[in-house]
Amino acid sequence: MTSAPILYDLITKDGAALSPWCWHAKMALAHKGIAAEVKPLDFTQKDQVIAAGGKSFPLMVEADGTVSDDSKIITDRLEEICPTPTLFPGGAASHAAYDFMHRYVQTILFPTVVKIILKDIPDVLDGADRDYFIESRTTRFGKSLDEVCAQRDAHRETLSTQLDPFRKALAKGGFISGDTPAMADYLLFGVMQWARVCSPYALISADDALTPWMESLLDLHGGLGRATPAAS
Ligand SMILES: N[C@@H](CCC(=O)N[C@@H](CS)C(=O)NCC(=O)O)C(=O)O
Repeated sequence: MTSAPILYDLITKDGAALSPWCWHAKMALAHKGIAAEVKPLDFTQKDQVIAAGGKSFPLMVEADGTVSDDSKIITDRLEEICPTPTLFPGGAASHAAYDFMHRYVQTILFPTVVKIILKDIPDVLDGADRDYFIESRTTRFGKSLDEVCAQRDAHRETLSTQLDPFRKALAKGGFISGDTPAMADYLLFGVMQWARVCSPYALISADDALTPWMESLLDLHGGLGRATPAAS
């Protein structure tokens, strides 16, 4: 890759990257050693970027104008233009496993985590962004953010069961992707980092088998994840 791509990234009032899918893309870029020019955006600044060709965030624009407007498209594009180090150790089988896991994370884990942390997200936004977020999500879910999260303790239990395949995968040692962390790890990390940055409510307990894995992912790539503080 000749010059750095631009990555549009959604941020909190304190400038912290918050979107699970933006974290997914940021970890993929860091894995490749590509220093993207990150352009932080408030939710309410995004319309101008969408008008320029994207549909949601993360949004990556390369020097030649190529636009990738989805975390999975960005991942595949990065693998195409910069094949090493690979995001899919094991080749096609690993990519197929990632495809499946992406669906699992988007359709099973993400909706459960929404029901746990959604009501806390306005606290990390302010002004017009906060108003936009509350209004858009109230419309999307057809109820208030407090109502979406009314059973959050029960949903935390559900999440714990939904995370069992990951605990079992980690029981053999190493990472979800195998001996070294890669895309399957970054997928789960994106969702857990979103919760860490947006909500003081702990998704998992300190003695959860996933905690050491999360700590090591926070330290990865020069502590990229840990550099963004947890919500308090
Ligand atoms: N499928 C997309 C999902 C991206 C997505 O939903 N991004 C959200 C942030 S988490 C967004 O752009 N939201 C804009 C808004 O809410 O106005 C991906 O994986 O990139």
